[in-house]
Amino acid sequence: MHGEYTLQEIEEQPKVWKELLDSPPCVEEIKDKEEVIYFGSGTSYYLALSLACFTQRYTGITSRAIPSQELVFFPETIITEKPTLYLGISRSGETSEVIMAMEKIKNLGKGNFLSVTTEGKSKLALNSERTIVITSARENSVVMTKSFTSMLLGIQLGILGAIKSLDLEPLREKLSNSSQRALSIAKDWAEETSRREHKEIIFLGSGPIYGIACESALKVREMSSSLTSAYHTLEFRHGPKASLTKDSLVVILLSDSAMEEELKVAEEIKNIGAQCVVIGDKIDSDISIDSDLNEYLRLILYMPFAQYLGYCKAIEKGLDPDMPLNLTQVVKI
Ligand code: F1P
Repeated sequence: MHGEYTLQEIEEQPKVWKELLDSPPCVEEIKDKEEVIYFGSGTSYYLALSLACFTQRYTGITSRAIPSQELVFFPETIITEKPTLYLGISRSGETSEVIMAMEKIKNLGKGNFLSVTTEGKSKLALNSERTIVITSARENSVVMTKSFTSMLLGIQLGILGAIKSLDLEPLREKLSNSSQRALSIAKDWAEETSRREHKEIIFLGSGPIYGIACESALKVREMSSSLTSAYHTLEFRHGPKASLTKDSLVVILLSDSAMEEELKVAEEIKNIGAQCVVIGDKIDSDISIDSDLNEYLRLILYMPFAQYLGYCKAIEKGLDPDMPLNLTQVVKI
């Protein structure tokens, strides 16, 4: 049956998240740093985008997300003399650009060189000063689902554990209470939504949620070969809105900080006649996750919506989300 690995790996997420919440990693190396640089490729770069926002918000340390290739070919535009935590993100730990980037920063940068992966014996792991390995997030599917959310949650918990500025108990309880519900709401929505044809599917997100919007667009594109894109929510007004028709679907992943303005964007999209769904938390948006977690701590709960949508659309189109067209599990150059 098509997509059995992908479906299984989407549905295993609450279990892996609970394991991480019960015994979180720790990123002690964040202490005494003046900069943090996360780097990865594809899905792992989008993970870096959300982590960088989260890290600066909770630690006050300047944090950036860099596509691995930029560190390989333009290191002088990124690496500084400051004591920096470099953290490479890679499910496989074998992506060529990530390994090349780690080699480059170890020669040119100052600080600590960590990585997070599901493969503890990978080249990236062997090339890092220390590696956080989340083996229960290993996947058979080419597309990353539980590996994305688990590496994201794992590093979030690792940072929070190191700075000790947040009591993790309420987070543990709220995530455990809302994980399964988020998946079932997402699955019902995706099964319904995938019955319609869409000429384009657009995900909008602000702040830490922009990385989630980018990953959501990539998931649906990879699994179902649909035309998708992602923008910062208010950026959508500055041009991309021009392509909207009644066959466009726009999914707005609501933040807390920009919510009022984001809801206005939603109204404008609906007034144009395009389909628009607002996914929020504890408010009367179209879909409410009701985690009672803030915009930084509920990030992983947004992912099942696009994961299931990509899966359902792929099955509708007779495609196999486990083996997307034109893709391989690891990209080597
Ligand atoms: C990440 C990646 C994904 C892509 C596909 C192949 O590799 O390139 O971005 O969607 O799943 O793998 P990795 O460096 O995280 O292993």
